[in-house]
Amino acid sequence: MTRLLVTGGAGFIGSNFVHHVLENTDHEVTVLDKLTYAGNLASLDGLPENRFTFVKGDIADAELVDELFPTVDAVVHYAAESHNDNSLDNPRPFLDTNIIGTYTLLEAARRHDTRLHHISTDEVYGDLELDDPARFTEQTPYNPSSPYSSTKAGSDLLVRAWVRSFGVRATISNCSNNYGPYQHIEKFIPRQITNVIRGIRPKLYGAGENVRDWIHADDHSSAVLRILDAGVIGETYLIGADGEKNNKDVVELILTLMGQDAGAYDHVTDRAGHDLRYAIDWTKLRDELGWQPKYRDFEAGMAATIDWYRAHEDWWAPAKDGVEAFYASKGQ
Ligand code: NAD
Ligand code: TDX
Repeated sequence: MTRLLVTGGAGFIGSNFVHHVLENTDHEVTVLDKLTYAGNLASLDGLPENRFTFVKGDIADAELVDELFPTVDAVVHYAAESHNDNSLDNPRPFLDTNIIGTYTLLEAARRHDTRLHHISTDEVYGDLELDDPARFTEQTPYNPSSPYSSTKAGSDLLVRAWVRSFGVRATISNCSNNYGPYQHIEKFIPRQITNVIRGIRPKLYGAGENVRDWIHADDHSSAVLRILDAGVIGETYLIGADGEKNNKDVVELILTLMGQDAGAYDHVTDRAGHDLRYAIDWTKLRDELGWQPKYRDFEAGMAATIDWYRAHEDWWAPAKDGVEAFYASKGQ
């Protein structure tokens, strides 16, 4: 049995990880989450009380973090400001949480010699051309585009420096775009699904040719657990599942699966600095740690995700009007 501290465990990927861990291992989990607009306690409903504890707080609160670290064997660090569009609107919280928050956790890991796994994104590598056959590897140089991805890149570099300079026992993973249950409806896929449920036409940025490399959140969770078990300290692992699709194809699939005309969507103002294409080469994770994704059928995964949003309107409805008002104010 291992005691894990999961930061950002009330968010999309963190809550999927907490469910995955409690269902598939005998580990105990403490979640530390500030419950920003993106955190939702309802995402953690129904967990076994004897193995799960929730602490509301900020990862940048050094005193609180200092109290929690000695109570666990390892920390899995998901907490972040995570939305590119918000980072273009107001970058400051991204610096506070992604940079200062990660720094605060690293200092505690150093003081208490605690094993830490840092969750990051493929966006730190910038983007690829649409017609370039290349994919990101662990050797791709950092070249982030947005305030969000630049603060994630900064946090990764802090982790590397704390490993090298202070011997902190940390690993890093950079994952591609996740989909699945509990994703905030500001993000592309759940925004369009909930638009269709509400009778609003889906909104595609620009021409919709941008490519994202989709992975189910549960596969992300199993990969992180594998790295926690067998990852080599100081190493970075890319996580992906060969899920490249352009945004236009994804919107059309959602509409078709939801019984609508595939063309019933609007083109809206493009995102500033919009990355063209992400693609992950996850050979290292497969060859060195023997990990494989389970969700290989994107259409089936999308159908299950649509069913989840249909069945959980109470989970997302309170945020819907505010999210759409924000996008409308930007012509999106
Ligand atoms: P999310 O926005 O859904 O959740 C973030 C969570 O962190 C929320 O529960 C929020 O309350 C919490 N949080 C924010 N600031 C905090 C703070 N200062 N202290 C404590 N808690 C705080 O994000 P997500 O999509 O689940 O992403 C989780 C992590 O995975 C992030 O580090 C992100 O960079 C990374 N990632 C996301 C994706 C993706 O497709 N969404 C892909 C690769 C990597
Ligand atoms: O309404 C929309 N219409 C649209 O066309 C929205 C919200 C998005 N888009 C486009 C922009 C992107 O090309 O869809 C694509 C996906 O957008 P997001 O869901 O905002 O994700 P992205 O910007 O790719 O970043 C996501 O993956 C990497 C996560 O939000 C990050 O946290 C993660 O690091």
